[in-house]
Amino acid sequence: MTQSATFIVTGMKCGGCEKNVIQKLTALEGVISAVADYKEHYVSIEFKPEIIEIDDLEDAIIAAGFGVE
Ligand SMILES: [Cu+2]
Repeated sequence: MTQSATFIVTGMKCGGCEKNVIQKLTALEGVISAVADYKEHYVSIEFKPEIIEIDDLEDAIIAAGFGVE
């Protein structure tokens, strides 16, 4: 079973920021895919909720240096 979550993310200023956050998220066990759009200020993640929780995803975005609203 997979679930998706979309976060409003602040602090992404370019394609490099998008790549950085996608790389950090997809490195986590349980994350299937991640999409980021700095212009629209969002990150969408597809994940397996039995392996990783939404709070962990949010923590990873913050650890990458961005903000979650
Ligand atoms: Cu950037």
